[in-house]
Amino acid sequence: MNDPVGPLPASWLGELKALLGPGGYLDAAADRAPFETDFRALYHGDTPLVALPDSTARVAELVRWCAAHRVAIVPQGGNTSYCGGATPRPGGRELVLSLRRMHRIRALDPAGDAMTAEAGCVLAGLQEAAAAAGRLLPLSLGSEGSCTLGGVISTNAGGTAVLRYGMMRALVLGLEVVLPDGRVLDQLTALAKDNTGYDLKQLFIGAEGTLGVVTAACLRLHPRPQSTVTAFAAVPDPAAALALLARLRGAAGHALSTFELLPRVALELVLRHVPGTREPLAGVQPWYVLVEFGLHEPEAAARERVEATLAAAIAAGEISDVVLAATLAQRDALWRLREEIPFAQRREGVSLKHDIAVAVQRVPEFIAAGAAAIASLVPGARLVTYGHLGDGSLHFNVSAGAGDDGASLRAAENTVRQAVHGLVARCRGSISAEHGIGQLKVAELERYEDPVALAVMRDLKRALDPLGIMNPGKVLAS
Ligand code: 2HG
Ligand code: ZN
Repeated sequence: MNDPVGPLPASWLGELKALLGPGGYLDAAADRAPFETDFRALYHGDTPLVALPDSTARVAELVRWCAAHRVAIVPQGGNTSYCGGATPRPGGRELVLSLRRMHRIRALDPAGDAMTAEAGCVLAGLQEAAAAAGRLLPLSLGSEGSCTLGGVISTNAGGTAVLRYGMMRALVLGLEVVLPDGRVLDQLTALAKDNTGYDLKQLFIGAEGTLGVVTAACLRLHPRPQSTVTAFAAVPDPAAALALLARLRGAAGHALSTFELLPRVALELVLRHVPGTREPLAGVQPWYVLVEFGLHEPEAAARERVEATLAAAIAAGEISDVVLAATLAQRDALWRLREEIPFAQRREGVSLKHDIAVAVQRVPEFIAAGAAAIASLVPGARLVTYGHLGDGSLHFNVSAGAGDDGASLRAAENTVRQAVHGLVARCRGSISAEHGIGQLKVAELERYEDPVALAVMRDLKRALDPLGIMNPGKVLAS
Protein backbone atom coordinates (compact mmCIF):
# COMPACT_ATOMS: atom_id res chain seq x y z
CA MET A 1 0.00 0.00 0.00
CA ASN A 2 1.15 3.49 -0.79
CA ASP A 3 1.09 4.84 2.76
CA PRO A 4 0.16 8.47 3.23
CA VAL A 5 1.83 9.88 6.32
CA GLY A 6 0.36 11.41 9.46
CA PRO A 7 -2.45 10.33 11.73
CA LEU A 8 -5.89 9.38 10.51
CA PRO A 9 -8.25 12.40 10.37
CA ALA A 10 -10.36 12.77 13.53
CA SER A 11 -13.52 12.64 11.41
CA TRP A 12 -12.53 9.18 10.15
CA LEU A 13 -12.03 7.94 13.69
CA GLY A 14 -15.48 9.30 14.53
CA GLU A 15 -16.97 7.37 11.60
CA LEU A 16 -15.21 4.19 12.72
CA LYS A 17 -16.47 4.54 16.28
CA ALA A 18 -20.01 5.08 15.07
CA LEU A 19 -19.71 2.05 12.81
CA LEU A 20 -18.36 -0.18 15.59
CA GLY A 21 -20.75 1.05 18.27
CA PRO A 22 -20.35 1.20 22.05
CA GLY A 23 -17.98 -1.50 23.33
CA GLY A 24 -16.82 -2.07 19.77
CA TYR A 25 -13.42 -0.39 19.99
CA LEU A 26 -10.57 0.71 22.25
CA ASP A 27 -9.00 4.10 21.68
CA ALA A 28 -7.40 5.14 24.99
CA ALA A 29 -3.59 4.94 24.81
CA ALA A 30 -3.35 2.55 27.77
CA ASP A 31 -5.92 0.20 26.22
CA ARG A 32 -4.24 0.25 22.81
CA ALA A 33 -0.74 -0.33 24.19
CA PRO A 34 -0.89 -4.15 24.59
CA PHE A 35 -1.99 -4.45 20.96
CA GLU A 36 0.91 -2.33 19.71
CA THR A 37 3.63 -4.76 20.68
CA ASP A 38 4.09 -8.53 20.55
CA PHE A 39 4.28 -10.76 23.63
CA ARG A 40 8.09 -10.73 23.61
CA ALA A 41 8.10 -6.93 23.13
CA LEU A 42 10.41 -7.22 20.11
CA TYR A 43 8.15 -5.36 17.67
CA HIS A 44 6.53 -1.99 18.27
CA GLY A 45 3.99 -0.09 16.23
CA ASP A 46 1.07 2.28 16.68
CA THR A 47 -2.62 2.01 16.08
CA PRO A 48 -5.17 4.80 16.45
CA LEU A 49 -7.90 2.32 17.34
CA VAL A 50 -8.42 -1.34 18.16
CA ALA A 51 -11.61 -2.54 16.50
CA LEU A 52 -13.65 -5.11 18.44
CA PRO A 53 -16.58 -6.03 16.16
CA ASP A 54 -19.06 -8.57 17.50
CA SER A 55 -20.35 -10.15 14.30
CA THR A 56 -19.27 -11.17 10.83
CA ALA A 57 -21.60 -8.55 9.37
CA ARG A 58 -19.87 -5.87 11.44
CA VAL A 59 -16.41 -7.08 10.34
CA ALA A 60 -17.60 -6.88 6.74
CA GLU A 61 -18.89 -3.35 7.26
CA LEU A 62 -15.59 -2.31 8.84
CA VAL A 63 -13.54 -3.82 6.02
CA ARG A 64 -15.70 -2.08 3.41
CA TRP A 65 -15.10 1.21 5.19
CA CYS A 66 -11.35 0.53 5.32
CA ALA A 67 -11.25 -0.32 1.61
CA ALA A 68 -13.11 2.89 0.76
CA HIS A 69 -10.67 4.95 2.84
CA ARG A 70 -7.53 2.91 2.04
CA VAL A 71 -6.94 2.22 5.73
CA ALA A 72 -4.91 -0.87 6.63
CA ILE A 73 -6.13 -3.60 8.99
CA VAL A 74 -3.92 -5.77 11.20
CA PRO A 75 -5.82 -8.82 12.51
CA GLN A 76 -4.59 -9.91 15.92
CA GLY A 77 -5.52 -13.05 17.88
CA GLY A 78 -3.79 -14.03 21.13
CA ASN A 79 -0.74 -11.96 20.15
CA THR A 80 1.84 -14.73 20.62
CA SER A 81 3.39 -14.46 17.16
CA TYR A 82 7.13 -15.09 17.12
CA CYS A 83 7.48 -13.12 13.89
CA GLY A 84 5.69 -9.83 14.53
CA GLY A 85 2.85 -11.08 12.33
CA ALA A 86 0.10 -9.36 14.31
CA THR A 87 1.82 -6.13 15.37
CA PRO A 88 0.91 -2.91 13.51
CA ARG A 89 3.73 -0.94 11.95
CA PRO A 90 4.78 2.47 13.27
CA GLY A 91 2.93 5.48 11.89
CA GLY A 92 -0.44 5.20 13.59
CA ARG A 93 -2.40 4.51 10.41
CA GLU A 94 -3.13 0.79 10.78
CA LEU A 95 -6.19 -0.42 12.67
CA VAL A 96 -5.76 -3.47 14.85
CA LEU A 97 -8.69 -5.86 14.49
CA SER A 98 -9.42 -8.17 17.40
CA LEU A 99 -12.30 -10.65 17.18
CA ARG A 100 -12.26 -11.41 20.89
CA ARG A 101 -15.94 -10.50 21.17
CA MET A 102 -16.71 -13.18 18.55
CA HIS A 103 -16.33 -16.23 20.77
CA ARG A 104 -19.42 -18.32 20.17
CA ILE A 105 -19.44 -21.99 19.37
CA ARG A 106 -22.06 -21.99 16.66
CA ALA A 107 -22.52 -25.76 16.37
CA LEU A 108 -21.07 -28.97 17.76
CA ASP A 109 -21.88 -32.25 16.06
CA PRO A 110 -20.14 -35.17 17.85
CA ALA A 111 -21.60 -37.76 15.48
CA GLY A 112 -20.29 -35.85 12.49
CA ASP A 113 -16.99 -35.07 14.26
CA ALA A 114 -17.35 -31.36 13.55
CA MET A 115 -17.50 -28.13 15.51
CA THR A 116 -18.20 -24.66 14.13
CA ALA A 117 -16.79 -21.78 16.14
CA GLU A 118 -16.02 -18.09 15.82
CA ALA A 119 -12.50 -16.82 15.35
CA GLY A 120 -12.23 -15.15 18.77
CA CYS A 121 -12.63 -18.45 20.67
CA VAL A 122 -9.59 -19.36 22.76
CA LEU A 123 -8.13 -22.74 21.77
CA ALA A 124 -8.26 -24.25 25.28
CA GLY A 125 -11.99 -23.48 25.51
CA LEU A 126 -12.59 -25.26 22.22
CA GLN A 127 -10.57 -28.27 23.39
CA GLU A 128 -12.74 -28.39 26.52
CA ALA A 129 -15.97 -28.11 24.54
CA ALA A 130 -14.89 -30.96 22.28
CA ALA A 131 -13.92 -33.07 25.33
CA ALA A 132 -17.28 -32.41 27.00
CA ALA A 133 -18.90 -33.83 23.87
CA GLY A 134 -16.64 -36.91 24.02
CA ARG A 135 -14.44 -35.79 21.14
CA LEU A 136 -10.87 -34.55 20.69
CA LEU A 137 -9.74 -31.28 19.13
CA PRO A 138 -6.12 -32.36 18.77
CA LEU A 139 -4.30 -29.08 18.12
CA SER A 140 -2.01 -28.77 21.12
CA LEU A 141 0.57 -26.05 21.71
CA GLY A 142 2.19 -24.00 24.46
CA SER A 143 -0.02 -20.93 23.97
CA GLU A 144 -3.31 -22.84 23.92
CA GLY A 145 -4.60 -20.93 26.96
CA SER A 146 -4.47 -17.62 25.09
CA CYS A 147 -4.25 -18.20 21.33
CA THR A 148 -7.44 -17.83 19.33
CA LEU A 149 -9.00 -19.87 16.58
CA GLY A 150 -8.47 -17.07 14.06
CA GLY A 151 -4.79 -16.92 15.01
CA VAL A 152 -4.10 -20.64 14.80
CA ILE A 153 -5.85 -20.83 11.44
CA SER A 154 -4.12 -17.75 10.04
CA THR A 155 -0.72 -19.15 11.06
CA ASN A 156 -1.51 -22.79 10.22
CA ALA A 157 -0.36 -23.66 13.74
CA GLY A 158 1.39 -26.96 14.42
CA GLY A 159 2.49 -28.01 17.90
CA THR A 160 3.09 -31.37 19.51
CA ALA A 161 0.46 -33.65 17.97
CA VAL A 162 1.08 -32.94 14.29
CA LEU A 163 2.64 -36.36 13.80
CA ARG A 164 -0.76 -37.97 14.34
CA TYR A 165 -3.28 -35.27 13.43
CA GLY A 166 -1.55 -32.85 11.07
CA MET A 167 -1.32 -29.06 11.26
CA MET A 168 -4.26 -26.69 11.24
CA ARG A 169 -4.79 -27.21 7.51
CA ALA A 170 -5.75 -30.80 8.26
CA LEU A 171 -8.20 -29.74 10.97
CA VAL A 172 -10.25 -27.17 9.07
CA LEU A 173 -13.28 -28.46 7.21
CA GLY A 174 -14.81 -25.13 6.37
CA LEU A 175 -14.14 -21.43 6.71
CA GLU A 176 -15.93 -18.08 6.78
CA VAL A 177 -13.75 -15.20 5.61
CA VAL A 178 -14.32 -11.49 5.13
CA LEU A 179 -12.47 -10.61 1.94
CA PRO A 180 -10.46 -7.37 1.57
CA ASP A 181 -13.35 -5.71 -0.27
CA GLY A 182 -15.84 -6.59 2.47
CA ARG A 183 -17.57 -9.52 0.75
CA VAL A 184 -18.14 -12.57 2.95
CA LEU A 185 -16.83 -15.87 1.60
CA ASP A 186 -19.06 -18.50 3.18
CA GLN A 187 -17.45 -21.93 2.94
CA LEU A 188 -18.57 -22.92 6.40
CA THR A 189 -19.46 -26.53 5.70
CA ALA A 190 -18.47 -29.79 7.38
CA LEU A 191 -18.16 -31.77 4.18
CA ALA A 192 -15.54 -34.50 4.15
CA LYS A 193 -15.81 -34.55 0.38
CA ASP A 194 -16.10 -31.47 -1.81
CA ASN A 195 -14.41 -31.26 -5.18
CA THR A 196 -16.25 -28.27 -6.55
CA GLY A 197 -13.34 -26.35 -8.03
CA TYR A 198 -10.44 -24.83 -6.14
CA ASP A 199 -10.20 -25.42 -2.41
CA LEU A 200 -10.40 -21.73 -1.53
CA LYS A 201 -10.32 -22.14 2.24
CA GLN A 202 -6.73 -23.39 2.08
CA LEU A 203 -5.66 -20.00 0.69
CA PHE A 204 -6.55 -18.27 3.93
CA ILE A 205 -5.06 -20.87 6.26
CA GLY A 206 -1.50 -19.78 7.00
CA ALA A 207 -1.94 -16.46 5.12
CA GLU A 208 -1.37 -14.48 8.33
CA GLY A 209 -4.34 -12.24 7.65
CA THR A 210 -2.88 -10.90 4.41
CA LEU A 211 -5.69 -12.15 2.17
CA GLY A 212 -8.74 -11.61 4.35
CA VAL A 213 -10.12 -11.95 7.87
CA VAL A 214 -11.06 -15.42 9.08
CA THR A 215 -14.23 -14.94 11.14
CA ALA A 216 -15.33 -18.54 11.79
CA ALA A 217 -14.35 -22.11 11.02
CA CYS A 218 -15.74 -25.59 11.02
CA LEU A 219 -13.19 -27.88 12.68
CA ARG A 220 -12.60 -31.57 12.29
CA LEU A 221 -12.82 -33.45 15.59
CA HIS A 222 -11.38 -36.88 16.36
CA PRO A 223 -12.30 -39.77 18.64
CA ARG A 224 -10.71 -39.51 22.09
CA PRO A 225 -8.17 -42.26 22.67
CA GLN A 226 -9.24 -44.66 25.40
CA SER A 227 -5.83 -44.53 27.07
CA THR A 228 -2.76 -42.34 26.90
CA VAL A 229 0.76 -43.58 27.54
CA THR A 230 3.55 -41.04 27.99
CA ALA A 231 7.27 -41.85 28.21
CA PHE A 232 10.44 -39.82 28.63
CA ALA A 233 13.51 -41.63 27.31
CA ALA A 234 17.22 -40.95 27.11
CA VAL A 235 18.76 -41.60 23.69
CA PRO A 236 22.45 -41.58 22.76
CA ASP A 237 22.10 -39.21 19.81
CA PRO A 238 19.63 -37.87 17.19
CA ALA A 239 20.32 -40.84 14.89
CA ALA A 240 19.23 -43.22 17.64
CA ALA A 241 16.14 -41.04 18.19
CA LEU A 242 15.34 -41.43 14.50
CA ALA A 243 15.71 -45.21 14.69
CA LEU A 244 13.42 -45.18 17.72
CA LEU A 245 10.87 -43.09 15.83
CA ALA A 246 10.84 -45.61 13.00
CA ARG A 247 10.43 -48.47 15.50
CA LEU A 248 7.56 -46.78 17.35
CA ARG A 249 5.74 -45.85 14.17
CA GLY A 250 6.17 -49.38 12.91
CA ALA A 251 4.77 -50.82 16.13
CA ALA A 252 2.09 -48.28 16.98
CA GLY A 253 1.23 -46.60 13.66
CA HIS A 254 -0.99 -43.57 14.14
CA ALA A 255 -1.29 -44.25 17.87
CA LEU A 256 2.04 -42.45 18.21
CA SER A 257 0.91 -38.82 18.54
CA THR A 258 4.01 -37.07 19.92
CA PHE A 259 7.72 -37.54 19.34
CA GLU A 260 9.73 -34.59 20.70
CA LEU A 261 13.52 -34.36 20.86
CA LEU A 262 15.46 -32.31 23.40
CA PRO A 263 19.13 -32.07 24.31
CA ARG A 264 20.56 -32.14 27.81
CA VAL A 265 21.19 -28.38 27.74
CA ALA A 266 17.46 -27.70 27.23
CA LEU A 267 16.52 -29.94 30.14
CA GLU A 268 19.07 -28.18 32.32
CA LEU A 269 17.59 -24.77 31.48
CA VAL A 270 14.14 -26.00 32.49
CA LEU A 271 15.43 -27.51 35.74
CA ARG A 272 17.20 -24.23 36.52
CA HIS A 273 14.39 -21.80 35.70
CA VAL A 274 11.11 -23.62 36.26
CA PRO A 275 10.22 -24.19 39.90
CA GLY A 276 8.97 -27.65 40.79
CA THR A 277 10.68 -29.50 37.94
CA ARG A 278 12.90 -32.53 38.66
CA GLU A 279 15.40 -34.74 36.82
CA PRO A 280 13.24 -37.38 35.17
CA LEU A 281 15.98 -40.03 34.92
CA ALA A 282 19.13 -40.93 36.82
CA GLY A 283 22.39 -39.54 35.52
CA VAL A 284 23.25 -37.14 32.74
CA GLN A 285 22.27 -38.16 29.21
CA PRO A 286 23.05 -36.22 26.03
CA TRP A 287 19.61 -36.35 24.39
CA TYR A 288 16.04 -37.15 25.37
CA VAL A 289 12.72 -37.80 23.68
CA LEU A 290 9.20 -37.27 24.98
CA VAL A 291 6.81 -39.68 23.34
CA GLU A 292 3.09 -40.15 23.70
CA PHE A 293 0.66 -42.76 22.44
CA GLY A 294 -3.12 -42.49 22.28
CA LEU A 295 -4.53 -46.00 22.10
CA HIS A 296 -8.00 -47.37 21.64
CA GLU A 297 -7.69 -50.12 24.20
CA PRO A 298 -7.80 -50.32 28.01
CA GLU A 299 -5.00 -48.72 30.02
CA ALA A 300 -3.27 -51.92 31.17
CA ALA A 301 -3.14 -53.46 27.70
CA ALA A 302 -1.92 -50.18 26.20
CA ARG A 303 0.89 -49.87 28.74
CA GLU A 304 1.94 -53.45 28.21
CA ARG A 305 2.14 -52.97 24.47
CA VAL A 306 4.20 -49.77 24.79
CA GLU A 307 6.51 -51.33 27.40
CA ALA A 308 7.25 -54.27 25.11
CA THR A 309 8.17 -51.92 22.26
CA LEU A 310 10.37 -49.78 24.51
CA ALA A 311 12.12 -52.90 25.85
CA ALA A 312 12.99 -53.87 22.29
CA ALA A 313 14.35 -50.34 21.73
CA ILE A 314 16.55 -50.66 24.82
CA ALA A 315 17.85 -53.99 23.58
CA ALA A 316 18.68 -52.38 20.22
CA GLY A 317 20.62 -49.57 21.92
CA GLU A 318 18.20 -46.84 20.80
CA ILE A 319 17.22 -46.03 24.39
CA SER A 320 19.56 -46.00 27.39
CA ASP A 321 16.94 -45.28 30.06
CA VAL A 322 13.22 -44.55 30.14
CA VAL A 323 10.41 -43.62 32.50
CA LEU A 324 6.68 -44.04 31.89
CA ALA A 325 4.17 -41.74 33.54
CA ALA A 326 2.11 -43.74 36.04
CA THR A 327 -0.30 -40.95 36.96
CA LEU A 328 -1.77 -37.85 35.39
CA ALA A 329 0.47 -35.72 37.61
CA GLN A 330 3.55 -37.57 36.37
CA ARG A 331 2.42 -37.11 32.80
CA ASP A 332 2.06 -33.36 33.37
CA ALA A 333 5.51 -33.24 34.98
CA LEU A 334 7.11 -34.94 31.95
CA TRP A 335 5.29 -32.61 29.55
CA ARG A 336 6.47 -29.56 31.47
CA LEU A 337 10.08 -30.57 30.86
CA ARG A 338 9.40 -30.10 27.18
CA GLU A 339 6.82 -27.32 27.13
CA GLU A 340 8.72 -24.99 29.43
CA ILE A 341 11.85 -24.90 27.25
CA PRO A 342 10.89 -21.64 25.47
CA PHE A 343 10.21 -19.96 28.83
CA ALA A 344 13.42 -21.29 30.38
CA GLN A 345 15.46 -20.21 27.38
CA ARG A 346 14.00 -16.73 27.61
CA ARG A 347 14.88 -16.58 31.30
CA GLU A 348 18.43 -17.69 30.56
CA GLY A 349 19.13 -14.56 28.51
CA VAL A 350 19.90 -13.68 24.91
CA SER A 351 18.97 -16.30 22.31
CA LEU A 352 18.45 -16.57 18.58
CA LYS A 353 15.60 -18.59 17.13
CA HIS A 354 15.40 -20.55 13.90
CA ASP A 355 12.12 -22.34 13.21
CA ILE A 356 13.19 -24.82 10.55
CA ALA A 357 12.19 -28.14 9.04
CA VAL A 358 13.99 -30.72 6.95
CA ALA A 359 13.04 -34.20 5.82
CA VAL A 360 12.86 -36.31 8.98
CA GLN A 361 15.71 -38.61 7.94
CA ARG A 362 18.03 -35.62 7.47
CA VAL A 363 17.61 -34.26 10.99
CA PRO A 364 20.75 -35.89 12.49
CA GLU A 365 22.92 -34.65 9.60
CA PHE A 366 21.36 -31.20 9.88
CA ILE A 367 21.97 -30.96 13.61
CA ALA A 368 25.61 -32.02 13.21
CA ALA A 369 26.32 -29.54 10.43
CA GLY A 370 24.42 -26.74 12.17
CA ALA A 371 26.21 -27.35 15.47
CA ALA A 372 29.59 -27.17 13.71
CA ALA A 373 28.60 -23.89 12.02
CA ILE A 374 27.45 -22.33 15.32
CA ALA A 375 30.62 -23.46 17.11
CA SER A 376 32.82 -21.76 14.53
CA LEU A 377 30.72 -18.57 14.20
CA VAL A 378 30.05 -17.90 17.89
CA PRO A 379 32.46 -19.91 20.03
CA GLY A 380 31.02 -20.55 23.48
CA ALA A 381 27.36 -20.12 22.42
CA ARG A 382 25.03 -22.98 23.33
CA LEU A 383 22.95 -24.76 20.73
CA VAL A 384 19.53 -25.42 22.25
CA THR A 385 17.87 -27.33 19.45
CA TYR A 386 14.70 -29.16 20.30
CA GLY A 387 11.27 -29.81 18.94
CA HIS A 388 9.09 -31.91 16.80
CA LEU A 389 11.44 -34.56 15.44
CA GLY A 390 8.50 -36.64 14.28
CA ASP A 391 7.71 -33.84 11.79
CA GLY A 392 11.34 -32.97 10.94
CA SER A 393 10.60 -29.61 12.61
CA LEU A 394 13.22 -28.18 14.94
CA HIS A 395 13.65 -25.02 16.97
CA PHE A 396 17.29 -24.56 16.08
CA ASN A 397 17.81 -22.01 18.82
CA VAL A 398 21.10 -20.65 20.11
CA SER A 399 21.68 -19.24 23.62
CA ALA A 400 24.63 -17.12 24.67
CA GLY A 401 27.25 -18.94 26.70
CA ALA A 402 26.62 -19.23 30.45
CA GLY A 403 27.46 -15.91 32.11
CA ASP A 404 27.88 -14.18 28.74
CA ASP A 405 25.86 -10.95 28.26
CA GLY A 406 24.96 -12.05 24.74
CA ALA A 407 26.45 -9.05 22.93
CA SER A 408 28.57 -11.17 20.59
CA LEU A 409 25.66 -13.50 19.87
CA ARG A 410 23.46 -10.53 18.99
CA ALA A 411 26.20 -9.09 16.80
CA ALA A 412 26.43 -12.40 14.96
CA GLU A 413 22.65 -12.74 14.49
CA ASN A 414 22.60 -12.17 10.71
CA THR A 415 25.61 -14.33 10.05
CA VAL A 416 24.20 -17.16 12.15
CA ARG A 417 20.79 -16.86 10.48
CA GLN A 418 22.38 -16.99 7.04
CA ALA A 419 24.42 -20.04 7.98
CA VAL A 420 21.42 -21.90 9.41
CA HIS A 421 19.04 -20.94 6.61
CA GLY A 422 21.69 -21.68 4.00
CA LEU A 423 21.99 -25.16 5.43
CA VAL A 424 18.21 -25.51 5.38
CA ALA A 425 18.14 -24.47 1.73
CA ARG A 426 20.83 -27.02 0.84
CA CYS A 427 18.65 -29.69 2.48
CA ARG A 428 15.56 -28.39 0.61
CA GLY A 429 13.97 -27.72 3.97
CA SER A 430 11.81 -24.88 5.28
CA ILE A 431 12.98 -21.65 6.93
CA SER A 432 9.59 -21.35 8.64
CA ALA A 433 8.15 -24.65 9.79
CA GLU A 434 5.44 -23.45 12.15
CA HIS A 435 5.74 -19.82 13.22
CA GLY A 436 5.12 -18.13 9.88
CA ILE A 437 6.81 -15.20 8.15
CA GLY A 438 5.27 -12.12 9.82
CA GLN A 439 7.58 -9.12 9.50
CA LEU A 440 10.62 -11.06 10.67
CA LYS A 441 11.18 -13.25 7.64
CA VAL A 442 9.87 -11.19 4.71
CA ALA A 443 13.39 -10.77 3.29
CA GLU A 444 14.26 -14.39 4.08
CA LEU A 445 11.21 -15.60 2.16
CA GLU A 446 12.26 -13.52 -0.84
CA ARG A 447 15.72 -14.89 -0.62
CA TYR A 448 14.93 -18.57 -0.27
CA GLU A 449 11.54 -19.11 -1.87
CA ASP A 450 11.33 -20.36 -5.43
CA PRO A 451 10.83 -17.26 -7.65
CA VAL A 452 7.87 -18.84 -9.41
CA ALA A 453 6.19 -19.57 -6.08
CA LEU A 454 6.86 -16.01 -4.94
CA ALA A 455 5.40 -14.59 -8.15
CA VAL A 456 2.23 -16.69 -7.69
CA MET A 457 1.95 -15.49 -4.08
CA ARG A 458 2.19 -11.87 -5.27
CA ASP A 459 -0.42 -12.53 -7.98
CA LEU A 460 -2.79 -13.95 -5.38
CA LYS A 461 -2.20 -11.04 -3.04
CA ARG A 462 -2.88 -8.53 -5.84
CA ALA A 463 -5.98 -10.39 -7.00
CA LEU A 464 -7.58 -10.58 -3.57
CA ASP A 465 -6.24 -7.40 -2.00
CA PRO A 466 -5.49 -4.95 -4.83
CA LEU A 467 -5.46 -2.00 -2.40
CA GLY A 468 -2.99 -3.75 -0.08
CA ILE A 469 -5.00 -3.05 3.07
CA MET A 470 -4.81 -6.49 4.68
CA ASN A 471 -1.92 -6.77 7.15
CA PRO A 472 0.51 -4.92 4.85
CA GLY A 473 4.21 -5.67 5.14
CA LYS A 474 3.61 -9.15 6.53
CA VAL A 475 4.59 -12.26 4.53
CA LEU A 476 5.25 -10.18 1.37
CA ALA A 477 6.85 -6.73 1.23
CA SER A 478 4.24 -4.05 0.55
C1 2HG B 1 7.58 -24.89 20.84
O1 2HG B 1 7.64 -25.87 20.11
C2 2HG B 1 7.16 -23.59 20.26
O2 2HG B 1 7.79 -24.96 22.06
C3 2HG B 1 8.12 -22.44 20.61
O3 2HG B 1 6.98 -23.68 18.89
C4 2HG B 1 9.50 -22.60 20.06
O4 2HG B 1 10.27 -20.77 21.39
C5 2HG B 1 10.49 -21.49 20.42
O5 2HG B 1 11.50 -21.36 19.74
ZN1 ZN C 1 7.27 -25.70 18.12
